[in-house]
Amino acid sequence: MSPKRVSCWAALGLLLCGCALALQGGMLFPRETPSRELKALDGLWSFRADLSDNRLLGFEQQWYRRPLREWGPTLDMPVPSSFNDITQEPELRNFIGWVWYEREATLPQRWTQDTRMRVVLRINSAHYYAVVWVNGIHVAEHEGGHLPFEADISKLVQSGPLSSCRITIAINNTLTLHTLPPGMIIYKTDTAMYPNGYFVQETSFDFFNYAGLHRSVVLYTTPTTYIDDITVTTDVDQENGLVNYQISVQGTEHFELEVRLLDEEGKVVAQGTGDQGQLWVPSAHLWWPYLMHEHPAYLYSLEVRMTVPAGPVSDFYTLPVGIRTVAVTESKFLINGKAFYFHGVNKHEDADIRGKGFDWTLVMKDFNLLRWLGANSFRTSHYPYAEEILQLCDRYGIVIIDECPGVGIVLPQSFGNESLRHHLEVMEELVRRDKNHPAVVMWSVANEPSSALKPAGYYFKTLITHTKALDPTRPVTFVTNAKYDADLGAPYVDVICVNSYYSWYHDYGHLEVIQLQLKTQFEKWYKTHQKPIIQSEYGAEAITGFHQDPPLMFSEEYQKALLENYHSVLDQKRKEYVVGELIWNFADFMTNQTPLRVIGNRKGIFTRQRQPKTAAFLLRERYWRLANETRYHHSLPKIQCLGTRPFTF
Ligand code: GCB
Repeated sequence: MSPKRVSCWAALGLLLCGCALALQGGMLFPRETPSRELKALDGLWSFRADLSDNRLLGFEQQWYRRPLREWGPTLDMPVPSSFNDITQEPELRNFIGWVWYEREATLPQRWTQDTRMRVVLRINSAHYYAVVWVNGIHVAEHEGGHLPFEADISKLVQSGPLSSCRITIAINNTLTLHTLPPGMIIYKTDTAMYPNGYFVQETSFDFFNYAGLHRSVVLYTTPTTYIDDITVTTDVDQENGLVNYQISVQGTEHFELEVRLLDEEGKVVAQGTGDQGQLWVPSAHLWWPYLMHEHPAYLYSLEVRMTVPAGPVSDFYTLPVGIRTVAVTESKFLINGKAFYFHGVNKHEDADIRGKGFDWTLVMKDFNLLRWLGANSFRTSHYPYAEEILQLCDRYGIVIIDECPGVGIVLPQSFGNESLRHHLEVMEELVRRDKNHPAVVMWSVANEPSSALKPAGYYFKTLITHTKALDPTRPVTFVTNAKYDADLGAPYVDVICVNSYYSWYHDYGHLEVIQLQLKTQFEKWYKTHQKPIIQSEYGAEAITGFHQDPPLMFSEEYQKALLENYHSVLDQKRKEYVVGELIWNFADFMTNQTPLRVIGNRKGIFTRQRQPKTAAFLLRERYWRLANETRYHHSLPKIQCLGTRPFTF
């Protein structure tokens, strides 16, 4: 075995044992296969907010015991969606506490009668804390609003002559000092100013705390002996690809596994047996970001077939696999050994009416806009996005910095053991869910924590070490706005991701100071840490249609001019050690109400309705120019800046 292969195996070993630290079982994306069926429960659910003073009436009366409508009036609530903006009720928009969702699901007879079938309820995102009952029986509980959880409900649905089941989900959006993101409930006790029992939710992050069932709820089946998890890491040895796999099976000790890797034409290029192994792919097609190769985003399919000895095939699962490597040097970010420059955006899962609810229409519009812009990457600011979005990035060759919901960690109390323990768990859930996506090239464990506070050193050392143990194949970062010489977490990151808002949050209106301040920022950070740097946020608000020349704050001209000043320094420093620039933000988004926000944050280069502001055209020109310049593959035809390119998604 070559040393490279040994290190690859060691990496996979760590990845697997890391994942096994606390979590039980895998979290494979539910797919239909010859052995698995799927039933999405999207659509209208019954809904009721618990408006009682202590918000606990639903638990006291046990609303899960009987249909929700029997306890009082219910609303029809679309899933997936945030509940906040669906009605005209201010009380619901700003509601804090428990809301109840309920849906009756009709099950195919096979599912309820065939005891060799396992029926699983999966909730892809319930923000923030969820308790789940099926037919009045408690089946699951989960903390954290952005990652999936499941319950095996086979016994419940197979125990009687049932053809349907009643699913009840209670969700609480309250954020405390130890949740992720953290928040605080403040009781206002001055009776001269506030009514009795008055409280508000405070947060230190800049987006609206939308809540509800934000992604699909699905029921799916597997055989009772089933493929529980697959972990793939890849490496490259000259022109050959290496695919290391590890498969876990549940339900039996005695099984056989066959693994085949198919290329895009459906031809088998490698195969293996057993629950772990290495596939050797001669003359492999590597997974490249789009704009870096004439055939980007190449995906193989890893077909896994499980049988019990001498029995029929009992379970199938197919996983898309991209063969690629990621590495970081003192001044470069490498994908497949070639320097990669991030020219992209920060996003939010956010839109009119649906809030953070998953919506294919919006998702496709956003991908088309990313492509129009020539953006080659984005950060999932400030929480994990829907898996479907990651799958599209794999297919389209768009690179992702995958961020956990560690945003707004600013008070000392949020650096204690309780917070750290939960943060470690969330990283485990995130790595478990997203480890196999070639598009994910780096983990971000937090955004703008108070990383100059004393406990931050230990906190980030532990968090980053743990994340690296979970996945030694990807670099780890967190996004900072601390001073280069005060940041206690920076020594542990692989890439420095720094946010700055020169001439916006200070030196208002003084565009002329940006270049000096930005140059100093880069030079100080690099001198202190000798690590590649990404300008992970920069931007200015512009209210679409506001024009002012010479530029004034909030006009489209000011936003554009501010970006141009940043670009001029970025153009110097990207020749040295700056490896990326991500604009804040892709689109305007909803925030809490404050005097600093005009119906949300307006730093989008697109409006919330996805119409371009002047700055979008500037960035489009820049990104396509960067794509042409940084393209290493000189035989490619020049990419047109404003022309149409064939859509090869
Ligand atoms: C930041 C935050 C981001 C905010 C942005 C702003 O530094 O990371 O969540 O929305 O600034 O516009 O203030």
